[in-house]
Amino acid sequence: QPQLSLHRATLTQPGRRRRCVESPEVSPSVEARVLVINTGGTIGMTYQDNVLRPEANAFVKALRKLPILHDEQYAEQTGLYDFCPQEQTLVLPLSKQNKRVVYTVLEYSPLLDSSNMTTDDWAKIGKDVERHYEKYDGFVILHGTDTMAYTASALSFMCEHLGKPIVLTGSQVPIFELRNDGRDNLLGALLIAGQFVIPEVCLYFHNKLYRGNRVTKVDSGSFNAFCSPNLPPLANAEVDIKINWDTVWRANSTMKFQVHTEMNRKVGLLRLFPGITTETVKAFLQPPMEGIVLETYGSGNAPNNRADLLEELRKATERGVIMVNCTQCLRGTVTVSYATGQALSDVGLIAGRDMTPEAALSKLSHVLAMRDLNTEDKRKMLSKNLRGEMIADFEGAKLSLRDSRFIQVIAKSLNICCKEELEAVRDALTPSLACAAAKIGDIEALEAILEMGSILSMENYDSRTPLHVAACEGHLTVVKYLLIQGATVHARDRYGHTPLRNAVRFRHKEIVKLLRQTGAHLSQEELDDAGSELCSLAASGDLEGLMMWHLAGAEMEMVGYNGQTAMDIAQATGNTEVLEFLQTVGKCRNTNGGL
Ligand code: ASN
Repeated sequence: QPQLSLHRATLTQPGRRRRCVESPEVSPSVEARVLVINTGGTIGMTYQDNVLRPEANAFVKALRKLPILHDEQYAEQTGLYDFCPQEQTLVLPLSKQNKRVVYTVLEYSPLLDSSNMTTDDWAKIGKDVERHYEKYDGFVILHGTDTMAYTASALSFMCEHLGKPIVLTGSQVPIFELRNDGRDNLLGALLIAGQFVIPEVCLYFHNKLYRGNRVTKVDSGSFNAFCSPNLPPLANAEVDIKINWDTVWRANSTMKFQVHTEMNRKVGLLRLFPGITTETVKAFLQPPMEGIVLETYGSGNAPNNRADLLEELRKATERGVIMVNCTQCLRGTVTVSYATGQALSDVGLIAGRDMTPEAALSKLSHVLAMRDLNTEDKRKMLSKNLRGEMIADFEGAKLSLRDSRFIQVIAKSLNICCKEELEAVRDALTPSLACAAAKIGDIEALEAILEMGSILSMENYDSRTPLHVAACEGHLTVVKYLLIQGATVHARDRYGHTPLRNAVRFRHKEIVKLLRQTGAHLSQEELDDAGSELCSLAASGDLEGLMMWHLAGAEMEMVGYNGQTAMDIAQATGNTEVLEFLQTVGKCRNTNGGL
């Protein structure tokens, strides 16, 4: 459910109240407070000597004249400026949800083209968010687009246990120009930061909200400048702002928000290319280098016929240099599908899975700066999904109840819980839950499982489906319900048994009929055993048992392990009831042409 983080007139200081609303058409509304940190970028640039440069002290003045970004009448009539400096505080017109976003702009000096940003600037932003964290509902960072993906990634790692939205935005055309994307981007970012508790470092651009550490700049000449190749947007701002709540990352901890500003700068990005010399690689890996992101081919591959090059990488790992393997492909993940990929993990590279190089570099820089960790701890930390920057690791296997580490994995997954992980947990749990529900005949529980997005044909640890269980228990209505929901009658458990065989075993006649009607038949394995089963039923004079097999489609003439049929046994034991039944069934078969 969307959550609104809005409080009434948060601007009032203790013991002081905002002035009464004087005009009847300005009704007091719920206000949210957003801090806008303006670091620079095209959004606030003007042409100076024919090139674009940031212009100081011009941004807020321009906003104040734009009615979609500032409602001066509301500000005056509610006494907004009594408590906030007029030159920095603005208020949006009333939103569709009847909310007001009051925002204060903190302008940095100097304003920067984002190409000039350094790790110190990231730290300054982090510290400012920390300093003002409790006073605001959300934060908007105005930033140049060129290095915005790096800053967004870095801030995501710096901010631990984040509980409020931090939204980076900017534009491709300055807000001062007639046609520009700055107004829409700023407005969207403000509305999201003020109205939705998305506890992530995000990037808002061209009607889409992305996870900050998943984006990359892909276009220098389009308003649609960013893409999040491996994760769908967190929100789409179309006619309505739709938040994809399942994808939103949550800290899920009871710890307080904390900013870690230390970043290790002895890191680098090295992009492989065919024919790269060993000398180049060797030079790049020399001290003081402590960590590199190696941008490899395809699913994380590098030449494995270049012993010289691999040897340099191995030596670097041995010296304690930490290397992360990321793909040069825009989309996809690093796997060990090829010998050329295996070679890199053999020399000690850590799989960066589907991380962008921007995210991998800032993660490396963040982790390498942690003083209390040794190299092995740092390597472990880099393999972990810290802020939803990469796909979860299931160590090659899907989560399953068969796994003895199940509980640990579940706990870990719930702790980080991104969409993929929640889905994996759900997929691991629901087959067992569904079987349990089928056992007690609880259709409501099955419905709830279905609503979670699961299908009801999934197998449990013994490859048994809810249909097997319901057929054993004789829950006819549950069997009907499962069939209508698309459960397959052909599922076979670890013993090769079908739900039909289970219904025969426990003598649930109506279920046998229903399953047959739905197209169920005994499997070859079941038929192979049927002859002996029939003989044993005939030997004990179990007419009901024989009838069940007949109903399930088994031929009564089948021979058992010693070459005898049920009829031979019935004749030998002289059980007339059984004999009569077998004769009648045999006659019917003969008159039906043996079908
Ligand atoms: N050079 C500018 C910057 O990154 C580009 C932009 O913001 N569109 O600051």
